Order: sequence, then C-alpha cells, then structure tokens
Amino acid sequence: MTVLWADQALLPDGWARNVRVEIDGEGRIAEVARDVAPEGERHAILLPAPANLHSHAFQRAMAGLTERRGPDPRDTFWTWRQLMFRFLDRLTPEDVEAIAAFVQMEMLEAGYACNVEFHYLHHAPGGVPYADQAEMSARIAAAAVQSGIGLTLLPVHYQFGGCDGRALGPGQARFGTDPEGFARLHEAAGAAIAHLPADTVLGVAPHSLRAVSPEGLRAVTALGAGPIHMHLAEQVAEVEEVQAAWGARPVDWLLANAQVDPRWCLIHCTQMQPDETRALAATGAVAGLCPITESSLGDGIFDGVRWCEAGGRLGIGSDSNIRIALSEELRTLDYSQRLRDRTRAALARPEASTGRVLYDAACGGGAQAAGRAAGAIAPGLWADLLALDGAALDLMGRSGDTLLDSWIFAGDDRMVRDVWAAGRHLVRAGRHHAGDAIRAGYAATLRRLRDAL
Ligand code: NGQ
Ligand code: ZN
Repeated sequence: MTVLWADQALLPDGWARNVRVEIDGEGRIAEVARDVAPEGERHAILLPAPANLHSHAFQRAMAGLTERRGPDPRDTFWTWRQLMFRFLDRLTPEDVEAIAAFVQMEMLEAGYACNVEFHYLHHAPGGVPYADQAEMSARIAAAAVQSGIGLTLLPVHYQFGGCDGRALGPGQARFGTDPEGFARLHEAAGAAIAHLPADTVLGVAPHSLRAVSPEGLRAVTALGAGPIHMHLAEQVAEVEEVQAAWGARPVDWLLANAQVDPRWCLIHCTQMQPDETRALAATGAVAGLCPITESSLGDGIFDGVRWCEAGGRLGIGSDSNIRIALSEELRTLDYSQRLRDRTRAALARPEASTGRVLYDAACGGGAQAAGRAAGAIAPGLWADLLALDGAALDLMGRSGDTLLDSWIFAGDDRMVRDVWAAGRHLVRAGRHHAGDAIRAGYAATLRRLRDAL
C-alpha cells in the first residue's frame, strides 16, 4: 500500500485541497480523502494521468526526416506516407523494441500513463511472417515491461492497398493479413501480452476503410471484447476514394454498416460534414485526435466545437510521434479551432475553462478508448496519476482550473514531475527511472538506421 498526499488534486467532482490517496498493492486507488493532515509522499498538484490513445511507435525514429520536398510538386500526406513505407522496411524486431521503449518513456515523462499502440508492422521485410507470427507484438510487450507504461495493444488488420480491394503495394507488405490469418495473429498477440501486469488490454484495429473490406471489418470487430479503433476520414482523397468505391462518405458508410458504440475509437475524423459530426458524436464513440501529427501531415482541422456541443467524447494520441507532448497536443487542439473560427477559448464552457475542458475530455475519452478502468482519481480505478511541479513559476500561487490553463497554454511538459501507471511510480522529478538504459538502446538503433531515408 502507498499513500500520496497533495495540496491540490483534481477529483471527479472538482478540485479539492489536502487530499490523501491510498493505492493498493495491485495499483488501484483504494481510498481518497480530502481535508486531511499531510501523510505519506507529498506532492503539490495531483491529476489523473490520461492514456495516449493512438501511436505507431516505430514512426518516432523518422521524426524530422520528412520535412523536405521530394520530386513531387506538392508535398502531402501521401508523399509522407511513401517515405514512411520506405523507412519501416529497414526495421528489425530489436529496433522496434528499442524505439517503442523510448516512445513509452517519452509518453510517461510527458504525463501519459498508457500507450494505446495501433500496431501494424507484423512481418519481416517482403511480408514473410516471423517464425513467431506475433514476434513484433512481443517486442511492443517487452518495451512495456521495460518502461512500465500501461499497454493497450491493438493488433491491426490491414488487407488491401486501397478501397477497390487492390493488392498491397510493396511498401505495405509487412502489414498484410487476411481475416483468418489476422484472427490467429490476434490470438498470438494476446498470448504475447499475457505475462504483463493486470492493467494490460488487448483490442483490435481494422486499419481504415482503405485497407479492409466490409466482410473483413465485420470479422475483425467480432474478435474479443476490447476496444475497436480505426482511422477514419483523415484526408480529402481518402473520403473521395471511399465514396467512389463504397457509395458513401466514410462516416456515413460506417454508421450505416457497423454497430458503432462506446467500444469504438475513430482516429482523426478531420474530414466530416456537420451532420456526420453530430451523428458520430451521438454514438458515444471516442474521436481519437492527434493534433500535432494532424498539423504535421496537413490533415485539416477537426470540428471540435460542433463535436463537443453534440456531447461527443474525445481523447488525445500522438500518432506519428513526431513530437510527444501532452500539453502541446491539448493546446494545439484549441488553437486549431481559434485559427479557423477567429475566436478564443474555443472549447471552454461557462463553468469550465479551456484547460479544464480539454483535460477532462482527454482523461475520460482516453480511458474509454484504452478500455482501461482509469481516467479519474476515484476508488476502484487504476492509479494513473500525474503530479505537476508546484514550484514552477507559471503555476505558483495558482489554484483550480487556472493550474491546467497555465500548464497547457503557458507551460510545457517540463512541469510534469511524477507519473504513476497503475500505481507504478515511473517518473520522479521529471525523469523516467530507466531513462538512461532506454535512451542508450534507442541511440544504438538510430545509429544503425542513420541512412534510412
Ligand atoms: C498509419 N497514419 O497507419 O501510420 C497512417 C498512415 C495510411 C496516419 N493516418 C498510413 N496518420 O493511412 O495508410
Ligand atoms: Zn495513425
């Protein structure tokens, strides 16, 4: 049993002072009391730590390598994607493990307690399955053992090169599964994470409507009871391709053909019409937003104002991992709305500041999308916690929602002092406990990949 005590803490019914949080031996919150005398480990500002709901870990190692123009007159998502395919063709299982451990460490140091890994790099170069078909899943699991982060693993079904059912391109060979093969891989991935802590979750991810058939989507979403994630409506060309092949825009098609419910998390959704936004919000599914990557890839702007007015749930992911920064993701989300609408405090409500609305949404939606009993400081939930630095000048003398606003809009993740994932105290004084070893492993991989792009 561990006892934490905080001057200020964000509880489900709002801010409280002099808060004692008891964590049991399994890593769950056992008891929360307010207005009590200091006891145990003392912290200034205690928050629930959200899940990072969307990541492709391997892409972290190509951050900064795709900012030049190629021969194509227009650099876009699609040219970036070609570079990404080229890059991943060099990666070995050892590389993937080292990169994933580094990504998870950075996520923890940024304040995330869980990594929802949308994992599609299954096979050896050329598409040959590894002797253990879940080799790469096992590498993600090994990284999670090293970093200690909560893991929700989403093995990805990726069958086709486009909506017309064309074969995978050479750059996609390492992802390929047919529905039967995917069912076996999914089972093997479950076995590969069986030895991880009890907060580990297995879900499923049909990659996108470009990469699965309607039958494949049905088959794959019937596997298990975990979360279901899919990329949806990210790019204009993607919407047009789906419309041409399947007779409806992606959101319309999905709502008409799948039982979309709170188990679902739709990633990006940057290309939705107002009626699609309202209809998808009403399902209770989470919109998985990745504002830094969506900015980087020129995806467009999610209609957050309308989504939130419709009661939609949302959470934050770091997707391409070009930069892992929790406060910056939240800030970028609101700034994108402001730039489009020429407003301020776009997602704030009369009773809650912008920072508070964003943070509550990320904690609630992140936990839902991760299939994780977490997202608040409340008994029975996993102790996914984050302590901010009470001595940071931008936080000094501040209280309540202003703390969140100051962290998210004036500060950055250097204000994150301590992070716990399911009670595992992994970050202290801003540093991950195994950071040196994890950085060294990542550096070795980077040296090997130096000339990859
Ligand atoms: C992915 N990323 O799966 O990594 C995709 C690119 C694709 C984003 N959509 C590949 N941001 O969509 O085909
Ligand atoms: Zn993605």
